[in-house]
Amino acid sequence: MHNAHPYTFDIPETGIPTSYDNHIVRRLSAMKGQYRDTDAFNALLEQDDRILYEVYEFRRPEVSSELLHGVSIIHPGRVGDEYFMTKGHFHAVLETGEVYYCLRGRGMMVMETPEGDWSVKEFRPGGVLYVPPRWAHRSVNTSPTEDLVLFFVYPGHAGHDYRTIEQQGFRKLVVDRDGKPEVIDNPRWKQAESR
Ligand code: S6P
Ligand code: ZN
Repeated sequence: MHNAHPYTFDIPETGIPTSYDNHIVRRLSAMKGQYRDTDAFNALLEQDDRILYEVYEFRRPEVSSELLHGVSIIHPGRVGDEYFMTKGHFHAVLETGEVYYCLRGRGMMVMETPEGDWSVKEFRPGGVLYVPPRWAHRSVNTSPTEDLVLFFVYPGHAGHDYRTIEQQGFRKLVVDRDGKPEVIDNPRWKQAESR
């Protein structure tokens, strides 16, 4: 853990920051139930429990005066016609936002609120995305070949609610149609029993 002194780091081409405290690796098996093509999911998992994405974090105290930050790298690939993507989450403290800055690659952020609003925004290098409080968010890599590299910043006390998305999914999916990303309704979206 860093002390309270200022620090700097660089994010090179690879997306792996020159220093970090924690490296999280998320594999296909962590995404069970999230892809709508379960046959494709099982077939891929049988071959290899592949790494879909990685997160490099700076560990800071989880208090509201802190800003948690790091880099997520979503690798290219698909499960059926759905792209590799993050699990996605609401913040446990719903009234907390997040800023994303895209350094490399192409992708989309799929978002929704408990009230039923949804939004899908594009990521391209140099683009900034503001995720307001209350919006669940999932990053999707729509490039067939390149990593999607995202820098993120959010309040220290935000926490994560993964369960709601695990239960209900997102209202929208991003699928590949003839080499192009298309946003469609999630046929299996259902309101989670309790939040
Ligand atoms: C945390 C922030 C990101 C994600 C990361 C991986 O609030 O949104 O650091 O953690 O992009 O996604 P997920 O959904 O697996 O945490
Ligand atoms: Zn978040």
